[in-house]
Amino acid sequence: MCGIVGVVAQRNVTPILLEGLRRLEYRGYDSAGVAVLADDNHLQRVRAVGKVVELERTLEATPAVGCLGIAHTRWATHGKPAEHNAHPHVSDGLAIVHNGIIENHSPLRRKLTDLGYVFTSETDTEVVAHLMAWHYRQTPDLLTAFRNTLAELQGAYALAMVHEDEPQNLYCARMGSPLVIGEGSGESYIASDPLALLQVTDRFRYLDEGDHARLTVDGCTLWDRQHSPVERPVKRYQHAALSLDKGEYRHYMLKEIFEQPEAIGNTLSGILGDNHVLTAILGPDAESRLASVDNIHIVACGTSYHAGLVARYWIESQVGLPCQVEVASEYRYRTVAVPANTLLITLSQSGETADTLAALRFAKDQGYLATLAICNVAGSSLVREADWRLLTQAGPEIGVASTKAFTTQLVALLWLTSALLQVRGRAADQVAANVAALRQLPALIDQVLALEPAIAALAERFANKHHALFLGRGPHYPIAMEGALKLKEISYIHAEAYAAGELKHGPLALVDENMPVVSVAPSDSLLEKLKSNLEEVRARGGQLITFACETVEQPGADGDTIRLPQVDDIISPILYTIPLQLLSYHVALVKGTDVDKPRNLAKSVTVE
Ligand code: HGA
Repeated sequence: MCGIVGVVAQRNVTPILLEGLRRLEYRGYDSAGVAVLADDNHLQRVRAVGKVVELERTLEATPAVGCLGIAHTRWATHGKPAEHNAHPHVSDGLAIVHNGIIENHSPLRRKLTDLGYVFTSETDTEVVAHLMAWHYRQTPDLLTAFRNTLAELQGAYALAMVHEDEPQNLYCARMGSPLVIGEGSGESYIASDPLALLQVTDRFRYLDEGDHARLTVDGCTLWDRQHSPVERPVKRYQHAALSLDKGEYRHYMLKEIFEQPEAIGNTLSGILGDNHVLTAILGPDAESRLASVDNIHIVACGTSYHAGLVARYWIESQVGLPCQVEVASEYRYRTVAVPANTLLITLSQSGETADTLAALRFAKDQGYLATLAICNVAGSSLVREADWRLLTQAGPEIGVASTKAFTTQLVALLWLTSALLQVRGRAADQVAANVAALRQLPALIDQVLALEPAIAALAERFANKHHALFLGRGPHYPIAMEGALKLKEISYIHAEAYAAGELKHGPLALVDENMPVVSVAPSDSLLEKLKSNLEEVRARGGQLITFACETVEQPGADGDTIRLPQVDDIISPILYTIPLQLLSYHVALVKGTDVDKPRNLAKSVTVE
């Protein structure tokens, strides 16, 4: 999604801005731009459609040099990807960049047009630029004009603004979209994600909703939504053990698939005892409050939603608690019945997913016993706003298609299942078995990763295919859903997942020799049922590709079956995720798509 970077310094800020934009590239965007205040106090704005490298080329022809500047990568929500829609937007000597959506942009546009402002873009953002200019005409105090502008905006924003009249000041504000302030020596920064600034600082202040700030080379002054001065603590960014570069790998996605043993090992370290789980990591009162949980609601989007669906099987079968799982974009807009003593769990890799964050905020007034965020980013909004947090230690995930974030979420959810059992003083054997199974995961995943060449060979079969079916049963049904999502995301092949028992209720009509049918067939209590479902596919000429356990006779014809190690049923969904990730990766290679930055998609979905 969109990225923001801003710098005020005593040197040329353009290289810092560009490096910041490059570090945000992984999030997906369609155009980029900078505005820099030159020594003669004139704003220079340069924008380009496409990658940051296009902006750099444009800047070579039209250099922008100065000590104050803002920059942006845009993922269009209002107005097509085009240079005239790229940020920054300007008006009367000011420039702004914006992440989010201004929901009342239409009435504001009408009002500003009536006032004589001429719009040059179709974006919602340009109204903010003209509104700001208009308020500055009414009150020649930039901070007051900035506040008066913010007061008129509805929707979500992270905003940065510079003005020719104040060449030493960088203004910013946040409501519903993430923004951090970076502390430097003799310079100050803002960014929508601390990753953008790690080349210049590791010290950050995280803004709260409604906060706004003025930055100078000496630091920042911060105010809350009531305009009262506030302090937000400076936190050191915890550098993840797993590095940010691609290393020997051709794509981030492949690197991240192969990092899963380490990411899971890191996530488990510090949360497991010998044969029990360490519930104290949730906080001092967590044990007694967890013991009083009678219901669970899990709310998430996309891949994280699939992790929640797997957890429902674990929680209901092992703990016996009713568990409901819902996509955040639906949950947040409906009337939710919350039984007494319900725990709300939100899941998000970035902790900034707009719908999930809004769902957490909505839940605050719904009478939940407690809220828990399972998240990969320590300082994120979700983590800061939930009662409890359980951090996955996947390290930065750069590939847009989530891999290691998903399996580490599953690990966290199995930990939570075990914690819920343990605090009830029940099934110590089951908790010990879960802990032992979790500990085996890194080595088991290494074994599955070694199957990559065989999986790559299967990928060729998808070269001319336009559709695929994924089948699973029980907790492997959500794994089939995740497999289908991965294939869609990065190879653009239409894929659907079905609980295999549903085949004959409709989707079987689609099956013929042009339909690859990928099935997740571990050796569990539903295997015989699944075999019958696969026979139905075979009888209709469907091309079966089966991921099955090494110890049992399997339904796929020879060569169509990839064998995985026999494991404890409870961790089987985690293990069977890996070959599906590898399959979609290799299909994308065959198709020649942009694996790490698939078209139309963005990492960290910070708009609704
Ligand atoms: N609404 C603005 C910014 C979009 C955005 O934040 N995307 O992540 C636009 O369309 O330009």
